[in-house]
Amino acid sequence: MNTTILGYPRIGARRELKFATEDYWAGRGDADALTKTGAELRAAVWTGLREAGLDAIPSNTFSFYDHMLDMSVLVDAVPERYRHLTGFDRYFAMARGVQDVPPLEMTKWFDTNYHYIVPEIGPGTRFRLADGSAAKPLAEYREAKALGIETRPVLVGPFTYLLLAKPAEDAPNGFRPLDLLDGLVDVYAEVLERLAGSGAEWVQLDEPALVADRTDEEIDALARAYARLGRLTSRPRLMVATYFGTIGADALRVLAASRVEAVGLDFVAGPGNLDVLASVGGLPRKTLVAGVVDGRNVWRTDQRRAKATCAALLGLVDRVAVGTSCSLMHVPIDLDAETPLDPDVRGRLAFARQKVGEVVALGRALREDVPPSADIPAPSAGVDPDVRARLDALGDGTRRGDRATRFAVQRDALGLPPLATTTIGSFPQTREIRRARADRRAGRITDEAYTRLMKDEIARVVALQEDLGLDVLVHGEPERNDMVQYFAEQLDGYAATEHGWVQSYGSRYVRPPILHSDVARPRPMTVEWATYAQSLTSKPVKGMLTGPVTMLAWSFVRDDQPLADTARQVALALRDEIADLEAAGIRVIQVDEPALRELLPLRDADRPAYLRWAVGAFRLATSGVADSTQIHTHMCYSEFGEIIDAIGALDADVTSVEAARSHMELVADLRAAGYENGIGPGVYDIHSPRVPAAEEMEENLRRALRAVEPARLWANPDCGLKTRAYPETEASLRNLVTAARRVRADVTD
Ligand code: THG
Ligand code: ZN
Repeated sequence: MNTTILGYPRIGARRELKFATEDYWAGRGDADALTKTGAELRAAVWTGLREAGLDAIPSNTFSFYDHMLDMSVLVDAVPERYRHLTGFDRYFAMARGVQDVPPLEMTKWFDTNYHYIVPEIGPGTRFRLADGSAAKPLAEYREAKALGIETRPVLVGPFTYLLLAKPAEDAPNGFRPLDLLDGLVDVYAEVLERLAGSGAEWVQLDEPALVADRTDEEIDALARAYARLGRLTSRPRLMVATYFGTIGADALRVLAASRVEAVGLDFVAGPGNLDVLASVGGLPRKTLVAGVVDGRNVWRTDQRRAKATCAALLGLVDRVAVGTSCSLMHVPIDLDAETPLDPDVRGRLAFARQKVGEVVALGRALREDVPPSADIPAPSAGVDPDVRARLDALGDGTRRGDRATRFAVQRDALGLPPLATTTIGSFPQTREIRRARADRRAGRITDEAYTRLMKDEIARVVALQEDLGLDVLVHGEPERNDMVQYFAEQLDGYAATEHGWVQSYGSRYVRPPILHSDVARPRPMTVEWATYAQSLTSKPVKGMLTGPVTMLAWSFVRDDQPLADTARQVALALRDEIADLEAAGIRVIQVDEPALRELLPLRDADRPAYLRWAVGAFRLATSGVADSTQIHTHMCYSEFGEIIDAIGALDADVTSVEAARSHMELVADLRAAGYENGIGPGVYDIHSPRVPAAEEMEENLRRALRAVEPARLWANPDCGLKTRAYPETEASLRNLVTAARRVRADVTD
């Protein structure tokens, strides 16, 4: 093994997988058609990698939905409720649910933007190799072999698989999926033996869980698992891949002492790996797969530096192979597909196909001890001296008045009742709205016609909210496709791609914008829409912005300066936008940070510094306003644990959160953590079309009132409404207003 990658995008250069999957779901294509598309996509990847000159090619990195779900199916960790189904029907039911059968949970894959299907493991789970010799990794290995391509099957390792699982609903208290490790390792042993029987030379076991904090007990379990797999007499050589950070020294010691033949370390997200490697005395008699080409970001590799890293490693291990830091599934497929990109930006970029080329070039440079082939153009990110000077001069982002003063001033200025009602920002996106945006992009309608259509929609949405009796209105965001893309398109320093799709979950993909240079705001971005909406009503209209952390979390971000510095530039642009909104008469402004939790570092030790800059950026954006201007924020999850203090530190006047599913407990949790500003616990779940009765929301509000006084409690849904349709939205909001009024009547007399 000289050169390899840990994985490659499976979605197809033209999103073939999405369309084939969705056709299958809609009954437009049958199982054979979907199977055939899968085989074509795999063949294209394998032959492409071979032609690029990569010498160790991964397989089983394809998936019809998710690679963790594939593992659950492989080891037969299939909960009872799906067992009456078979084949694709069972597989997709686990991912998406079917009538009366809820799906498995979905959650974020470490700190990436990919989401995996969470295994449900209970004491009754009996691991076994489902499908025997027809099992997916075996079938894919043989499929590649039939094309004349030797591959290295990739599996999520048993340790990481169980650490990412959750206990089944009926598991007793204290049950941990990791308790079942030995039984699971038996199944891995069988897979390895069968792969060896088919001729596989190498297998890759992914253990990214080793870059997060691990207990001694977990490390013992890890040692047991790899001792057992290492001792197998008939098995392929084993490569254990870690990524997304620096491996723990105790974990690396376990791998060093085991019989695995290769270890993969991430030298992009885990610069500490060099030191850890030195501290454990290297990896004698093993191959180190050096992840020096960034699998998660879109920048070209500094080949001189990467080569120097590999050379330094040669002192600590016997063999070094050049690799990617993680699977390339997190980056778009092919830069050559992008035609309109600014040449200066393009010159700094590499997508998956280009990164494979870098790995191959580095392998050659290392083997032949020649200088690396292509030199990266000087990373001369556009510098905006004005932005830099203003940031240097700006203070610490503290509001003028303290929270009590602001509360009183806003109460008088806005005249809102207790349990004020509002929505999170977006209203349903109708077919007409989507068509108008597409027509404008394609030049089929003029800007004036587009603006007219958007304003008509805004007027409709404002009238609807007046009719419903909501207290703080929104314009509904018909002009926005995606809450990050919309702003990225209007800010200097950002570029958009046309085909740069990356899988987010299942058949849902995103096209993250590329933040390449200093960020600046050439002109107001939302003021026209917000002021138009405000002109139609005497009720306050809320201005709607996306916060700095979310703007970074859902983009590809320059890596030539700390994220914290880039966040401040975005924050400054937002600060200017907020000042313009305020000057135009907008009295309530919401800055959403749904991704604040997402960027939280994997290791405890790194979290305080992250939260400091994340909170600082939010405060920089929002602290320029008068005491009478009310700042809201919104977050779309209820697992606050680690960040609850940070929520308070944001010092928004009102925070809306998902809380319906946790029965409003969050309100008490926030108060217990010292949060004293307004709270809008989502009183109904917008993720389902169900219309909750007024009584149900009333009960939620009363429950919230046990922890917060009426004047600080808000009534709102738990997220934006853009994925919903109008009938259920109207009915639910009508019930919400009814519920708030009933409770209000009780607290005001
Ligand atoms: N915007 C961006 N990133 C995100 C989210 C977002 N990352 C996290 C989370 N939200 C991911 N959720 C989704 C939800 C829906 C879709 C993708 C990610 C989706 N995608 C369309 C599809 O694949 O058909 C394409 C949308 C488009 O045309 O841009 O539906 O909200 N940046
Ligand atoms: Zn939300």
